[in-house]
Amino acid sequence: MLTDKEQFKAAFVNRLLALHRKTLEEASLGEKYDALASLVRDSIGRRWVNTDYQYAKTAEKQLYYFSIEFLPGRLLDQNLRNIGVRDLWVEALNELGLDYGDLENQEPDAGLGNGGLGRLAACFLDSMAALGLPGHGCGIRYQYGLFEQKIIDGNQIEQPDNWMKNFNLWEYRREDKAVKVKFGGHLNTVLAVPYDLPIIGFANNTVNTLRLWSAELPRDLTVILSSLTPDDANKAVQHKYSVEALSQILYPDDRYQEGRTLRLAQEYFLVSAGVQSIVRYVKKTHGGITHLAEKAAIHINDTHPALAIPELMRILMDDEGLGWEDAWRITANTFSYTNHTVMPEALEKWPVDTVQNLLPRIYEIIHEINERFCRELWKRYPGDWDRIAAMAVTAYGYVKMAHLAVVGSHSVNGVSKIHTEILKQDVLKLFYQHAPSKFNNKTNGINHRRWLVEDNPQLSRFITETIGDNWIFRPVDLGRLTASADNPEFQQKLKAIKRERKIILARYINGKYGVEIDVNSIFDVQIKRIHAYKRQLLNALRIIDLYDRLKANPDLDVIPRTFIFAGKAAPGYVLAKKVIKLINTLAKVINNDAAVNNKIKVVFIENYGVSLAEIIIPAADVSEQISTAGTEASGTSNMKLMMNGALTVGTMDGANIEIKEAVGIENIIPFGLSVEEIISVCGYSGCDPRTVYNNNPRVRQVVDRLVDGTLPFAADEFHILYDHLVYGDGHFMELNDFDAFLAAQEKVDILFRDEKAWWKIITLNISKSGLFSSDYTVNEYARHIWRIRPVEIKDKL
Ligand code: DL6
Repeated sequence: MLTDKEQFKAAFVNRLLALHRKTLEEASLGEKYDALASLVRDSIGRRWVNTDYQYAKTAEKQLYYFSIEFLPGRLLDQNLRNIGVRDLWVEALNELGLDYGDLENQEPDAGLGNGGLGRLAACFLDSMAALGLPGHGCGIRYQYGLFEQKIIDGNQIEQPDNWMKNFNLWEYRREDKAVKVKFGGHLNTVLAVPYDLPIIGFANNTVNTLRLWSAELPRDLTVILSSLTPDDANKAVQHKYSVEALSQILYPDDRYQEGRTLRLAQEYFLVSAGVQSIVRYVKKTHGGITHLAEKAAIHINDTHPALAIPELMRILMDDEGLGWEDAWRITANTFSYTNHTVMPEALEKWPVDTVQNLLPRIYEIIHEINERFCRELWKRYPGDWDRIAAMAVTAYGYVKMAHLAVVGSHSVNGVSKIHTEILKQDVLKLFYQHAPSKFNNKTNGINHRRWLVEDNPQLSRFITETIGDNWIFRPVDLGRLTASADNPEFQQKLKAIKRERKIILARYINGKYGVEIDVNSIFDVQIKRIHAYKRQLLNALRIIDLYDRLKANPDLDVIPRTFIFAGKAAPGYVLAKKVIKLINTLAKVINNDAAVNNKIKVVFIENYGVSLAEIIIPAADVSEQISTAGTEASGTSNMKLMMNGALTVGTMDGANIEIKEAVGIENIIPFGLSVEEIISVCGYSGCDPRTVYNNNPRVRQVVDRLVDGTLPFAADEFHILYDHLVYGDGHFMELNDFDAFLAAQEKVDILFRDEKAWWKIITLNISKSGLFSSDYTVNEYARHIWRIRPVEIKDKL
């Protein structure tokens, strides 16, 4: 490891010569980034091998986190920090006349996920390595990540995210570890080649592995095309394409997958490759497979990897010769499952025909799992056909993936208290009644090293100056900031840091969109996927209302606000795309209206992803967490924004509830109907929105703006939103929560005017945010679900 500045400089210059045959003066920024990243590679090779070796030697149980999505973002800074040389190397680069930030920006964002689910997986990997836990990731090496979002004329346009166009220095192709995945039908046999990425522990010697699988044509099937007839050559080329398609694209929708056979094939590709490689490792390291569940835990991140259950059964029975009972005992003890959504359309189910055609043997096993499970139910609930049909793994022509995951796992968890309760009392109620001890809650967390130390160096330095640096190792120690909450000097410094970050964001926005925003205004931020349930539309209605009021009275006494949105909509999600168009239309109208210009601005920042979040989050004053109660499983941007000193305006949904419990009701702004209120007011089928529309003139005026032509929108542009609000099923309660939302925003203004009160609340929010570090979440998973223990990795063997 290069811990001497001069040695680092010499190594860096040499590496440029070796890699690119260029001097420091000649090399491009991209080439300099390559040299830097490859020096990190040098530093971890030995530790990585040591980690593997010591895991095998201690024979400790290891965890494999199966996820169809991982959203790590850029890795350079995280890796440099975790190996402990970041500040020294940055200084050395400066002395060479280089700006570290410029080099950092050369790295493409690894966007192999849609949003919270994939980002959570990335945070968990980092936390496991930091805690010295033997835990690895298993996913797909998508050639194209989540699409790049461009906004053209206010509309979202999707472009491919070719993030691998340059060589990815973090990955290692492990051809010797390839496995064959067998499908029925035209795909037949596919070669799964792993690419390993190091997951480097913070301030320890652990290097775990994120293994991403790439689909290739098996070598023995690679034919010399010229030796074939043109017809055969055509077929061979087509076959090659359909094999490679398995790891070509990430599906850009976190709701509907049904009917997309390629997606099902991707899911099987991932789990078959992953399970085969675990079985091979366990056999080699522990001399057999009968103790698999004591040596390996496999976690199913949402239902997408649930086919791992029948796949392990297949291997244990067909390849290893075990009987059903033994295979089932091992399987159920190996798997655990996290549910991440209660949205009915996102609960995966696959037509039996599709599964049967693509995966005939796997379907046979699912069928048998179902038969045996239904027999068990019949014994326990004789004659209760309705219950048995509702719980079956295959029913009414579908395979229900959540049922498969619950039946084949020893643990099922939700991701916030309320979400777990909804699973127990509603979505998976019958399963909870049947096997209550399987169910538990593990509230999500975020990696505080990424979401405070790295994204907000200004704030983290200040925290360290105030309470020392122990909080980086033990994030609940942020609680010690509470003592400074009323301290005027502390408050002023905190305010100055927020201002510095707001200036950085304002520059970014100005540079990109030519919009000047007022850094003294409240930066009001809603950043997440665009979804009806997340209610960006409610936020837009509030802006229309405020704009109306300002037009009527330009002297209206409100604190200036900048409304900042970012997020992608699924390409086929028409309503969500219209919401993007509405926000951009409001931006165009309002930002160019001199009458209100100094009071409000609206900005939609395109192409939201991890790196952009790192610029927006530290600058936020207000965190909008406004999903309809009972719809957001947890949310994690709520935690990131809190940690960076933003005040939450939130419904009693997902982890907002735990945030409120942690920080106290007086230090967040809760609003809106609770789950219980929604049920008591509207029953389970939603409220008729016309009741509010007809009886609340302020609501009616705002909603009418969408279609009455007062705002210069193209005719009919927003009818779909109007219809959703007025004639829809009212499921998302935008109109019912409208008044409460406005009242919450008035409270924000009142607090913001009282500087002392504001910075006290912000301090308390930061101080309590350590509770939401994913280090704690992962520790809970490790102790209560996976039953894995830390392994100390020695520097030298
Ligand atoms: O658990 C991570 C993340 C939660 O924070 C979000 O609340 C939840 O919406 C998300 N779930 C998904 C699953 N698919 N859908 N829809 O992304 O998981």
